[in-house]
Amino acid sequence: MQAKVEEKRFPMHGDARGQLIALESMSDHIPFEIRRAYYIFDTVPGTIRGNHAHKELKQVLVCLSGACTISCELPDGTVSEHCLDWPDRALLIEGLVWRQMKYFSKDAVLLVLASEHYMEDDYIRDYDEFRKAAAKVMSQESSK
Ligand code: T46
Repeated sequence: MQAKVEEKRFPMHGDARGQLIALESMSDHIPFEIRRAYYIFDTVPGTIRGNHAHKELKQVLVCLSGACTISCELPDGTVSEHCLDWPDRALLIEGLVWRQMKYFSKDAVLLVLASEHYMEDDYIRDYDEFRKAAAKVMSQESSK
């Protein structure tokens, strides 16, 4: 699977009462079947979470309350930072992407929708191992 990081904007169904966002599997906004959801909250100030990549997992991240920043490194070494600070701002991450979650505000609630059940085997938690896997992906892509 090609590694990918893409910012998404969810459509808001706002009216005089406030806002509502609806998400469906296999849509433009969630391009996979949702098999798992988890959320991260009550994060200790200054914490950096993540520091891993996934081999196959697809995820969409959205901060339902507060804010945090997601840093992503693609196999070609490109690093991008994405501030999620409103419930309509989301980030799609697919495949081999080294990610960190940081700069959590005190009230941050980070919801993650995932394409697979929890599988520790899908994680690469060692950065050198990630770079080796990334180099392999890059050489496969250049020989196509
Ligand atoms: C990711 C980022 C964005 C489970 O038992 N089930 C689960 O579904 C998850 C996600 C975690 N866990 C356990 C495994 C660990 O003992 O919860 C503990 C904390 O997990 P971890 O250190 O991997 O959490 P983060 O915040 O570093 O990373 C998480 C996800 O694991 C990861 O897939 O992409 O959020």
